[in-house]
Amino acid sequence: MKKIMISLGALTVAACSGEMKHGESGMSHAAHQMDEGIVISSARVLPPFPGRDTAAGYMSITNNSDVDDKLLSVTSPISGAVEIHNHIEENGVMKMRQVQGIELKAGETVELKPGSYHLMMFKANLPDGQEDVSLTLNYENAASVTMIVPVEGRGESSKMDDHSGH
Ligand SMILES: [Cu+2]
Repeated sequence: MKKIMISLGALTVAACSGEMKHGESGMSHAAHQMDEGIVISSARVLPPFPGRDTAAGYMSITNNSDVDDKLLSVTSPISGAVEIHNHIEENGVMKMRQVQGIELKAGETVELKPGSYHLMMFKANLPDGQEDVSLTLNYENAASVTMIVPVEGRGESSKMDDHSGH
């Protein structure tokens, strides 16, 4: 196991950029470090569809360090089972598969998005009105990072959730 230290502060600040507007103060320091290490952007959690209990997580992960890394696992207080999935084409059919981590090559960005890599949070405990979710990302090399991710699609009509098409 290589011992490589990457600034935890930079990761935490980067993870909280963008749509974080929930009044959490004290997260705006050290912004000048944002280009270092592994940077998370556009992180968000989609609550389960009505009648389901699996939430999804999406984000963009950029490895700005000069060593390859790997996202090994993700944990969250809202779910006892957070899995990393990918969509893989098999005989012309797109299937969802659990994967044992995501390779994060030095200098590259991996998108977790619909139809590609994504997080699945099974039996998600996400009450109405909860606006954000804590996610902890565990890497092969970089230190684990806990970040607060906004919940999307509450109280607004979602394109993914169209009830009119029966
Ligand atoms: Cu999935």
